This record gives sequence, C-alpha cells and structure tokens, in this order.
Amino acid sequence: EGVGPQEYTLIKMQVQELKGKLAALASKKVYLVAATLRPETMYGQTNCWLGPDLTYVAVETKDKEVLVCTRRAARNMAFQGMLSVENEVKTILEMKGHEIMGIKLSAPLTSYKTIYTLPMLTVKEEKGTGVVTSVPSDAPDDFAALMDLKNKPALREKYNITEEMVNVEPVPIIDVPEYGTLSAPSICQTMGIKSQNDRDKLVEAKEKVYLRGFYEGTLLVGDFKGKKVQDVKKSIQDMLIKKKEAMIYQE
Ligand code: A2H
Repeated sequence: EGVGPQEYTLIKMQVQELKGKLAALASKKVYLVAATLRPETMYGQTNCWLGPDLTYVAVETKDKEVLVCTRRAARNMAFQGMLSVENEVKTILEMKGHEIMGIKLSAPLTSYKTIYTLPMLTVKEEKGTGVVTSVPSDAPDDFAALMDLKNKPALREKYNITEEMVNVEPVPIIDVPEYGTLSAPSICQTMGIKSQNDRDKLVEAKEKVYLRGFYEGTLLVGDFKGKKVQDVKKSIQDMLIKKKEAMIYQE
C-alpha cells in the first residue's frame, strides 16, 4: 500500500429500525458508514458487511447524527474534525459486529430499498471503518462472501441470518471489456473461486477487475449512464456528498 494518505468515500447507510443493541439510540439518525474507493459502484450495493468479532462504536457528528464504525476509524474522524468533539472519541455505545447482524439499512443509489448487514470473515479492523459496502457485481470479495452465505445454511444460522436477507443478486452496473457486465461473478467463475476462503486467488481477481473496471469500465445505469467510470467517479462522489449521503475520510 502507498505511503501517502489514502482518501476514501464514506458511504452513509441509515439504520431503518433501531432495535436490540441500537434501541438505546432511538430518536437519533443512525448510520453505518462504509469506506470505499469506488463510489461509482454504489448503484450495485446488495448488502453491508461487518466483521462479526470486531468491536464497533457509535459516535456523534457535528450535525448530531450518529455514526457506527471501529474505534480506530472514529479516532481518525475526530482528528479530521468530523465529530461533535474535536480530537477526542466520545462513544455513545459499543457493540460487537455479531450483535448488529441482519439489520435493515437504506443505502444511497442502490435499487434495493432495504439492504441487510451480513457477516464477512475477512473484514479488517485496521482498514477503513470496519464497515464494508457490498457490490458483488464488481468486487470479487463481495461476490465470494455472498455466495458463501447463500450456499451454507450453517454459516447463516451461526449469525442468525435468514434466507430472505441473502435473497439478492449482483446488479449489472458497469461494462468492463473482456469481463462483461458482471465482472466479479465472471472472473470468479473463470478462476474457480468458490468461497471467501480462496484468499490468494481473490487477491489476483481483485487486481485484475479493479484496474480494468477503473480505466475501461462504462456505467450502465444512473445519471452518468454511458460515461466512462474514470471520467465520472469524482462527479458521483460530489453528488453523494452534496446530498449528505457521503463524506470524505482519510487514513
Ligand atoms: B471497495 P484498499 Cl465494487 N476490510 O468498495 C476489508 N475490505 C475493506 C475494508 C476492510 N476493513 N474497508 C474497505 N474495504 C474494501 C467497493 C469495491 C471495492 C468494489 C471493487 C473493488 C473494491 C465495494 N466493496 O476494492 O486496501 C472496500 O471495497 C478493491 C481495492 O484501501 C474498499 O473499496 O485498496 C477497498 O476494500 C479498499 O481497499
């Protein structure tokens, strides 16, 4: 990874019903925030990944909204002036990923009215917010993890995930030369990737489709339909920020 700071787009996914552990936040607007390098793929979100064993905190922004992310990310946000108190993390609530699985969210740009929080075993504590938006059409990691949950009833049961919550399909949103309109499923099939445990192959698959998708991909949906990803990535980020559905975050 690079030496300079990495800029991410933080995507705000609003919790629809504040139940269970999150009931304590009732009356507030609560968002899970995912760090992505690819805001233009938000049209294809099907779910949101959390690490079941990671610890998450709820913190308040200057606008009195509540964000859920790792403590590490909250600390970075505090130093970037994004929280109610500067340079300090005042947590309202602390919880494990497995305590907030199967929660309904409203996410920007996606055609799914509701997406669910689901477990991904490879979510890293030390990257981004520990919350990852899932775009199985364009991210091999997301496709492989979703296939695991669809194909393995025992994995769903372990985290109280129902079949309904994984009843989503990758949405064609970007045409990538050679890989087509569902680049991640396509490369996973070609390379024989069957599960999120196929780590080495997934690293290779991710590099291949990421580069081609960015430099040669064309959007198939939305206001920028027909345009090259490279030319509109920034405009899509700006649009999300203007609508208060995203923020800029660095680490
Ligand atoms: B990307 P980099 Cl469609 N643990 O977003 C594991 N993965 C994480 C993470 C964490 N804590 N935080 C962010 N990520 C993922 C979309 C996407 C992404 C697409 C295609 C490729 C892609 C939808 N998932 O990333 O190490 C997030 O997934 C390929 C690199 O900073 C984020 O962008 O380069 C990306 O990894 C950041 O990875």
